[in-house]
Amino acid sequence: MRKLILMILLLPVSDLRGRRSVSAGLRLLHDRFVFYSAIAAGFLVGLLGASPCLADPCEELSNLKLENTVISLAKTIPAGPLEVKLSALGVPKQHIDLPSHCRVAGSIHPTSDSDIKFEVWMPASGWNGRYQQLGNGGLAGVINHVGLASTLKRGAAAAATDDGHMSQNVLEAEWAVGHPEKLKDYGDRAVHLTAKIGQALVSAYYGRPASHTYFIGCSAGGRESLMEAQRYPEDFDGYLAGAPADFVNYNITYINLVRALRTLPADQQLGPAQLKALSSKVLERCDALDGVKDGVLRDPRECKFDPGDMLCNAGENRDSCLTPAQAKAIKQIYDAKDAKTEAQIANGFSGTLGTEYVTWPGMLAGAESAMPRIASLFYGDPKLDPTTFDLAKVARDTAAGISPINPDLSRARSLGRKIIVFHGWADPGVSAHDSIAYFDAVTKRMGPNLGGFYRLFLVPGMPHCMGAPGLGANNIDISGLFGETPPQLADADHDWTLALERWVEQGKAPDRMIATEFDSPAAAGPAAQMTGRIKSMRPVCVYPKRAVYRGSGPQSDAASFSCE
Ligand SMILES: [Ca+2]
Repeated sequence: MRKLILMILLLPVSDLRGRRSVSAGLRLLHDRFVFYSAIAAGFLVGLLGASPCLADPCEELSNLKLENTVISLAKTIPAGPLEVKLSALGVPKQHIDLPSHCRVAGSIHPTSDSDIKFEVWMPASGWNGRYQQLGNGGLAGVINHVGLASTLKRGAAAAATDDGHMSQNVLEAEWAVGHPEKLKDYGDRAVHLTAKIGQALVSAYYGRPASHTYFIGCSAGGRESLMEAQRYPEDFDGYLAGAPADFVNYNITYINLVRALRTLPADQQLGPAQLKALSSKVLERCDALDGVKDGVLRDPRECKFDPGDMLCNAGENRDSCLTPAQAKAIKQIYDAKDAKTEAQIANGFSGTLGTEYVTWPGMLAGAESAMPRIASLFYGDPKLDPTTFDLAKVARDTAAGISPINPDLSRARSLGRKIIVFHGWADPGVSAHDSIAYFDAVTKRMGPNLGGFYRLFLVPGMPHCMGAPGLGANNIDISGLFGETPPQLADADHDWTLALERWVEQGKAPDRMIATEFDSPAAAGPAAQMTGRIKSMRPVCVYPKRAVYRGSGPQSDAASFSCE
């Protein structure tokens, strides 16, 4: 607009280039200046309303009185590219083209030790009426600008919080040591208060509340989503909880993992060759049990596999078999049974059966570094060695504030809320069995008919939150969380966010989702995961149903499968 006004004011000057006298020229300049100034003033008044001094409605938000809240920025950002860099999340720098929007940033201080930073981005025009709040990753400590940008581009008002602390790395936990209030902020307070403040800002900016409200998250964000559904179901209409991290089980599962790995002599550490041999043996035994020999187990619980069956014969190359110590350690990782008492101490990683060669390298490499994190979070001292603790007692009290384990969802049900939980069977970070255990606990508490408001989906071959190459049709995107969805998959059958919106807004509950496999090389990594030619599609059925091959038709076609 500034450029336009400057053009209008300059027009008379360019008209002076002629053969008129200087005085006549100056008079003309004066007359035209007055004339065009009047036009420009009228133009401005027309743009801004009755008074040229009226403030920007976005900037006005900084005057809003919000409990314990300081607004540090409230500004209309013109359309254009935004440079986003989320090094704490491992997201490389990228430019995202954004529409004009009102950007609000601030912090909430419910206690003297709290500093909950949040941002709310609202489309300046074309708002679709939705408010979508985004979950965090790891232990939070960063505001997800990529998610805010892609949610904004979908036309929704977007909000996110850092959960009450800033970190250089989302897997760092030292912020929690000696700060019980910050742990509570991380537990549920930051998300809940951001929901209240964010929705108040949306109402003030648009002059009406959002017509539909959502919480969208995976991993830590899945945990946040379930916490909200359990504790503050008045906050959102719909809850997407991907791979919700139950910290009690996560904690014990990883302690068990480290205990198992520490039994291995230095020359018997599990390398890529053994993991490949392990996966091959599992698939040889169990791949066809689901009727489709595709390198993926439809339901790993169907596979009875004992790594003790792979023991090396005398003189055999150790790359293709296991030593007794390796077989024992692997069994402990799958089953999470106490080595001495055989008691089940966690849910274990048997869901990863057949995918070990893809999913375990990262899991094994990150196991030891999880110990100081767990020690910081649960015991307030990163130097403690949690593997020495009694796992039957470990962390249950201290984790209560940050684990989404309350099976009572009755308030969410009575409010008409909709909850989608999904979990990749091949998740090597948060066990898929945790989500099954929670489903069973809710069923026990509330009865068997949960599908009217709460649905679980288990995705074969999917690692943590998203797909990976080489493990079949395992991509189902989460619009607005990690970036933009490929347009051909941006519908309620292929995208969790859109499925939840359809359920909330049109009452159509998802019976099955369609997962997609791309023809992308394994080396391309997760960033290139959703690109390339579509190789296959497969239904993912609402739990406890599973995809069954009809016996005819291409196995790359979702229509060749039914949910039974
Ligand atoms: Ca199979």
